[in-house]
Amino acid sequence: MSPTAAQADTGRLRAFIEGEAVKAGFDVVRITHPAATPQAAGRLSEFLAEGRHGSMDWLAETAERRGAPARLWPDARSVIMLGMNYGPSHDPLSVLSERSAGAVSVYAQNRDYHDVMKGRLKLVASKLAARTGADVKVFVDTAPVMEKPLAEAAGLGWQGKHTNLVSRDLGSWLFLGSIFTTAQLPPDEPEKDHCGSCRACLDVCPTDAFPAPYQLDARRCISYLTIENKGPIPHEFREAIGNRIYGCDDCLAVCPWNKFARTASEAKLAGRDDRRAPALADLLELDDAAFRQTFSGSPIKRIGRDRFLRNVLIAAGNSGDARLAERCAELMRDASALVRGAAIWACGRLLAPEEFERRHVDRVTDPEDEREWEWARRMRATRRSERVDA
Ligand code: B12
Ligand code: SF4
Ligand code: SF4
Repeated sequence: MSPTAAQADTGRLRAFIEGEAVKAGFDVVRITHPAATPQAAGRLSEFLAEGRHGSMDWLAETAERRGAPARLWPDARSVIMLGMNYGPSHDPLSVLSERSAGAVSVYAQNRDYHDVMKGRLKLVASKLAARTGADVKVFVDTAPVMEKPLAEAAGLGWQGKHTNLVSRDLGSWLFLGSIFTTAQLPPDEPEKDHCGSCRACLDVCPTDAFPAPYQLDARRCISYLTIENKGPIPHEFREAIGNRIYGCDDCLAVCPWNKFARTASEAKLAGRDDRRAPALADLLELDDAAFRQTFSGSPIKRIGRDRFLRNVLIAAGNSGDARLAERCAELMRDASALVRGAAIWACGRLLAPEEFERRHVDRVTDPEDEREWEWARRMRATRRSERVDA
């Protein structure tokens, strides 16, 4: 085949992939190759060496393959990176002032994106395989793939100072997925950094989770603390979490590039009204069965009722809403130690001092609960002396 005929053929294949991706509901598609992110492995090692992954041991266990896509599947010649827009229809930060409601991050306000995207990726991949005879594998956070650096290399956007991918056309509300293939496809140009002197995302973070621009300490990130972290939320972050009960969007929401963002066109990813600001009072009532039923198909289901209630109780403690106190007090007797600990903290903030002490006498105790109790007493004493000083 002459070079011109080969180019025309490649152009047609590319147009075919783009067409199939759009038909499957993707908003953007670009191509790179498995060796396009040579800096990622070293940066991942540094992140892990600093312990910034916290309890996400799976990041460390898979580090070798994660840092080098070529190791994941040595036969792969090209990586097709795809993005699906999940832009919100409202200001995601407005819920933060509704203290008796919970703030659910935008990505979790409808169906689990893994489920939505995986089927669509398979659709595009199978069309490509049928047309070229090439082998294909699809990933959406389902294998050790560093999706952000690959997406940057493919030109989908750049990793902003908050470390997430920002697109010039779509802003920061973009889920990423990939198709690895043995087909040799012409790679796109990587995207350049367009953050400039902006640092809005770094300054807004409630828990100071960025040790430096482009670096995140996950252990301090509310997304990690409320989702990945299985144990009690460390005391130092509880107030700063406010009413965020599942993930956090602050660093994404303040990005000026979101002026180009569009509302999600995929109905399964568009925020549900009842998930935007659910009443804490209702969530505090959830038992295991009700939790599973309410959050069936939602990413929230993944963390289970006890971890979710832990988060809701922290938000209740921060709400200043005395109407929640009685239910929080009941939850000090919950079967789950995780729930009991968070309930004690919430009661320490919501109940009057005499009532708080009376409830202590009432309760069945265990050593973990007792530690929470002591902490809540100290917290009350500190807050009282701060008020006196002021
Ligand atoms: C682990 C993980 C988390 C962890 C850790 C996040 C992190 N930044 O590492 C936690 C639980 C905190 C998390 C939170 C969120 N996550 Co998350 N998460 C992942 C996951 C599974 C792996 C990310 C990873 O590899 N981290 C390890 C670090 C070392 O890699 P990195 O973040 O790319 O770090 C780079 C920078 O630090 C950079 N770097 C370091 N030094 C320097 C210096 C300079 C000068 C430069 C330029 C760069 C640079 O190099 C590193 C390598 O590229 C990916 C899915 C996937 N498989 O990729 C989703 C993913 C990143 N998450 C996603 C989302 C949506 C979120 C949340 C917005 C959810 C929410 N609303 O709560 C938050 C955002 C928090 C934030 N600011 O990052 C999306 C992001 C989509 C996008 N547009 O980028 C992904 C891609 C999932 C998906 N398939 O769509 N997440
Ligand atoms: S998601 Fe929230 S807590 Fe995490 S880095 Fe961004 S602003 Fe900070
Ligand atoms: S908020 Fe500013 S610094 Fe942060 S990612 Fe957006 S442009 Fe970059």
